[in-house]
Amino acid sequence: MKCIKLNAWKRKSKLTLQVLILSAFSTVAYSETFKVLQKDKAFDKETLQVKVGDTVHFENADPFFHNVFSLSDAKFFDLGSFPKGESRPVIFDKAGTVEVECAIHPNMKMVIEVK
Ligand SMILES: [Cu+2]
Repeated sequence: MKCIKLNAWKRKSKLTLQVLILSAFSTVAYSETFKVLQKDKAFDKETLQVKVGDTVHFENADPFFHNVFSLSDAKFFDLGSFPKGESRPVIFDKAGTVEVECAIHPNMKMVIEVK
């Protein structure tokens, strides 16, 4: 009797593990990666639509430093300042409107819609 119960429990936990692994893979498969360039003192996109879980890489393509930050509720971050050729990622983990700016150049602005 004990043996049967134990086997049933083992089968159940194996199944739970498989479901967990599958859902982890599907999250990875459905999230996308985007790239935003900082070029000629501007973001190369005025707006960008992403899904919750997507990653945006901000890349500096100018021969001087840029910064990337946002004070928005949907994503509050500051990537700091970085030189030409460097890129830094942000994962958008909450739905909403994210206003992205550069602290060095106040005219640099873009909006990321996270759905
Ligand atoms: Cu800048």
